[in-house]
Amino acid sequence: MNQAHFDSDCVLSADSVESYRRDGFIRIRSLLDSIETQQYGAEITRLTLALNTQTKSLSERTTYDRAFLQVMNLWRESEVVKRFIFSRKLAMVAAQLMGVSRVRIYHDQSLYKEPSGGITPAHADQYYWPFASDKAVTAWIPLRSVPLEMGSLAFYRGSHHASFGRDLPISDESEQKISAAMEASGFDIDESPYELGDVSFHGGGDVPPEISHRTV
Ligand SMILES: O=C(O)CCC(=O)C(=O)O
Repeated sequence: MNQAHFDSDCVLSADSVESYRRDGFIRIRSLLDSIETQQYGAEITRLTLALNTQTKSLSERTTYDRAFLQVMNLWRESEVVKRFIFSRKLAMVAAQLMGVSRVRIYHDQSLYKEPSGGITPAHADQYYWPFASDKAVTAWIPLRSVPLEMGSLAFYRGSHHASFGRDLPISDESEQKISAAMEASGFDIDESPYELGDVSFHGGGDVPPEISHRTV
């Protein structure tokens, strides 16, 4: 598989870095080559469906488990996926956004929405991260285009400066309490469709709780 695009350099503009620090997230359009992303996506889908351990029907699951099928650290299962996850381009973007010279992977996580599955409740990733540092970032890489009606990842712009909700695991409670608090504080929801190749990055320490719409 051609890796050239994934391993090319990527220097962000000062405006991009500034907008990430102001908003707590950034969507970078066409960061990855769409054909290559689709090819890696086929391998990620194959492994996710083979390795996920979910056996319950949607109606028997918790809100968290209705949100997606998930498998962690696929990079350990496949050299192909490892090349994708360790892409120089993704690492360079993450480093520039955080203002550091190099980065390490904490984990990858494949999240697959099922037909009629649940929403991803509002949450802050920081709840799940055992880091002393706030230099952490999630790259959200859709493996297909995500129009609004499918439920793309959305963010409360600028809410990384608010501390509310960082003690809440993903649940009905986080959805209800974080959404209410964000609305009461006047944070705008930023939602936008993704094309194949678009990637968003959201912060981990000083981080915006993100929401996702119900899948249809
Ligand atoms: O894709 C999703 O539904 C949720 C993703 C997410 O929570 C994250 O990237 O932090």
